[in-house]
Amino acid sequence: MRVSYFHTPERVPHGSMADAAVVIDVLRATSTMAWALHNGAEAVQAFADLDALSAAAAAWPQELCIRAGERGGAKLEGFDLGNSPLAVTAEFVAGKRIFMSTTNGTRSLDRVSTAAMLFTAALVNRSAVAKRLCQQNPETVWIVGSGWEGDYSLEDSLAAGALADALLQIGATSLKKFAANDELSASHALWSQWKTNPEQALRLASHGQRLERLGDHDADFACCAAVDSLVVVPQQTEMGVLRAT
Ligand code: 3SL
Repeated sequence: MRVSYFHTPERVPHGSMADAAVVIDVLRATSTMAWALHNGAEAVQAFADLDALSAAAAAWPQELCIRAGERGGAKLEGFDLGNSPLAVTAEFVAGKRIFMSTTNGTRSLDRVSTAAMLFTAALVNRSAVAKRLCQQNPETVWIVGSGWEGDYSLEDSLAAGALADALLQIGATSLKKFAANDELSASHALWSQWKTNPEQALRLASHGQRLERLGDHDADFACCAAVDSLVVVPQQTEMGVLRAT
């Protein structure tokens, strides 16, 4: 297995595709997706475009449909949910499809949606995703961070490093053997720096500071920093549709 990390969807190479892609948006899209699917949502259908989301949601049985929309960290007007992992409770989401669009995370998913295997990961489920990758053993893996509007993000790189660390432990190989670019090796060094206190890194990150400015997100930070709290593996089962696998 050869693993590369790209900080943002813009950094993903054009004209080729890895055998497997893993999209990360720790704060908070892929943390929320993991919790929604863990809590029994039928699926999360991701949209980069809000008009496409509205059309697909309107065509779905309304009693089984939840609209989740976030821009700039805030819930979009007229939507049922924003993007908090705490809001996707079993009572609210079980059996329902979540039609979701976020500032960066759903754009990253869109960028690698043609990969034969596409997963989402966050700190909450990084070991479960690493285990699945080791079972499937694809030759090439691209881990794609979501960043913030085209810029690097500390928290996604941290989680890429956490995933790499779990791959190392489960696959019993060496970073030198599987790191296909320097970004992946650097992300692993970041994880070494913060693995005993990942929440500190999430709060230091510029998007973490944006969420702090927006109001009380203490519970979101604690939830998103809870490493390996879930075993769910969100996987794309049809274009744009993620299910628990
Ligand atoms: O950028 C994104 O996709 C979101 O996850 C951002 S937020 O954490 O919901 O503000």
